[in-house]
Amino acid sequence: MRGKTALQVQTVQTMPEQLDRTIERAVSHLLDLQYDEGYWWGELESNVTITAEHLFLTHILGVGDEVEWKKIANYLLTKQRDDGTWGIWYDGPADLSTTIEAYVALKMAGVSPDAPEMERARSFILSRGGVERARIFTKIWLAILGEWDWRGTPMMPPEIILLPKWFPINIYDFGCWARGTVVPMTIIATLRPVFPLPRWAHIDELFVNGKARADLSLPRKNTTWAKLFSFLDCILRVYEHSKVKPLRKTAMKRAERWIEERQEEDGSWGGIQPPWVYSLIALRALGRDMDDPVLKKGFAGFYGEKGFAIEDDNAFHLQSCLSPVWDTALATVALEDAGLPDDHPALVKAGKWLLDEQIFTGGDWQVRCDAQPGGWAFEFANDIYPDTDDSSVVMMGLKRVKLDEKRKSQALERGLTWLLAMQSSNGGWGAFDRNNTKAFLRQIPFADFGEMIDPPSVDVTAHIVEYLGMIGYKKGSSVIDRALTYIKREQEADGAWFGRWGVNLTYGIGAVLPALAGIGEDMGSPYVRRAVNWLVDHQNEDGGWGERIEGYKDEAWRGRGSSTPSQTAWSLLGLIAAGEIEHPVTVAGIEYLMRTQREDGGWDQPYFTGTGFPVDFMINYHLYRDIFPVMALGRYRNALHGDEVGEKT
Ligand code: R19
Repeated sequence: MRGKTALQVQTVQTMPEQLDRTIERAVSHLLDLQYDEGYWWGELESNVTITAEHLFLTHILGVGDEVEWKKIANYLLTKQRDDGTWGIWYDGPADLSTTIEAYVALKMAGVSPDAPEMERARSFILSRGGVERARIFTKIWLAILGEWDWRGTPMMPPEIILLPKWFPINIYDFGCWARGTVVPMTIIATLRPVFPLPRWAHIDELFVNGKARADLSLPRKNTTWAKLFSFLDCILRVYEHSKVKPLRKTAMKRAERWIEERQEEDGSWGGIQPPWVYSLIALRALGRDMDDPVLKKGFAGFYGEKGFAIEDDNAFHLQSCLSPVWDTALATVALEDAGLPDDHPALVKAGKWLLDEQIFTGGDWQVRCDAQPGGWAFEFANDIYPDTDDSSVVMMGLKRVKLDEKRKSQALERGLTWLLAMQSSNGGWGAFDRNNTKAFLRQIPFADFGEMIDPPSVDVTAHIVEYLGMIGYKKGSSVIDRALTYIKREQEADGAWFGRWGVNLTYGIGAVLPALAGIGEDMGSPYVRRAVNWLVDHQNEDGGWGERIEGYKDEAWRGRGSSTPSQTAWSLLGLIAAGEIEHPVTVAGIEYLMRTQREDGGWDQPYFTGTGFPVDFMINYHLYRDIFPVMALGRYRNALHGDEVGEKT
């Protein structure tokens, strides 16, 4: 067995002192990171397309700023690898679409195509087949910039917005991020706007056979649905030429209004970059300019204290979304696990801030779920899209903070009602919607990137079950039994659970086992032991756990990779919940965290362990490295002292 090595010299008896010291330092480090208003908010790092596209956007809106573009170029160049490419995550493989977008942005910002950085990027792009092999989103951007033929993009008729909610395909069948993207895209794809680049910025050199002879065909998948959608695409191309389109005007108006009605308080759409930029471009294509209040507010939202932009004297980059509610909820739970008293000022401040973030207004989730609002969202301001994952962790945090009892119990009651109503028919929970499961939508020609739907996932379901367990729901209640059936059905052949929003099996197992313990599951039952064995089998020599993102796709990488503090912590959360306090593997994992802590109480972690969409969109949550170890070490110490996990105060 790996992991059972020299690390074992320290006995469980001598450890507590060092454990206390590690926790104390980590707690004080976390407390230092709290904002005055009570929240925690770490950077949500993704990839350079988000920043490159921001440069494109400012060009399209006519507000490009020379200094900002220079800083964007600097940022892009610092993220370029030695071989001239850009990837989607740290240490990950080169990505064609990402490299193309970065190249175009650099060229627009004035970097000479003769610079060695550009030559290296270009040679990679051409070696991979050039622009013709890029994903649809990249082609649409290039079409808007006049560098790709609009005919080489899929048909997206605005009339789909007119399809009623009961129709077998309608916009509410898409996950909220895809819906928020598709609606403005239909306007853009119909108007086919072009905001041309200056001559010197054209990118003819990125076409393998010349721009004029570019292959405009769309990638084809060989499934029945894909063929059906391709056929539909052909019909729509013919329809596009017809003079009479009776519903076109109504549809365009409806789509425009749909967008306007969904702008959030901070100017964003859905609190995420894709719907946001495409909504702005759609409105611009409709002829509005920066004097328009919606456009003005929308663009301004990227900037400022709680904006998405991160800027210093040298560099500028953009986050794809913000995670203050999520970070605050996780930090609160971690500090509670670490033994902070329930009236500690930091917890009370965080608790009050979280209470104020609860959402009492309606949203698109109501199309599939007939309930009163009462959830929490991921960001400062995306009230139309609360999610069940944030809500459950917020409530876990609030539960154990001393606050005005009446207000707190009312908040938790409203939150619970909302959560229970959001349970999908299969027993699990999706993040933003109930029963958003129409898998055939993954086959539409536009869908070559990310995910189109928001079906239940095990990690989200487990977080909710853990909260339900905390407030007294146990096996035997129908909500729990349905969830448990779902969780068991989702267990994979080797005993692991899939991590939809975190990388990957350590995230899944680390969520499920605490949930099972919380609802009174027999942690000795065979299916639980199989998950425990998975963790035991996948520990690294250094006592930690790590999983490369490649494991999502490639069996050979499944559960393997350099150790990281967050993935080690997730594994430990699982082992502790399973009662494996004295297991050498657990002890070695704790040792790993103690040994790798920095002087100042934090941990280092260049690896991306957060997931937006498996492989396609990966996230480095900058606070994961510091929060999850506190949770794991805290729960370990509580277990050593014989406290029940998660049951302090
Ligand atoms: C816990 C809480 N989570 C439930 C919230 C996680 C938020 C993840 C941030 C997602 O950010 C996004 C969202 C969408 C996209 C897209 C995109 C891809 C395909 C289509 Br169609 C539409 C949009 C691209 O980047 C994104 C980033 C963790």
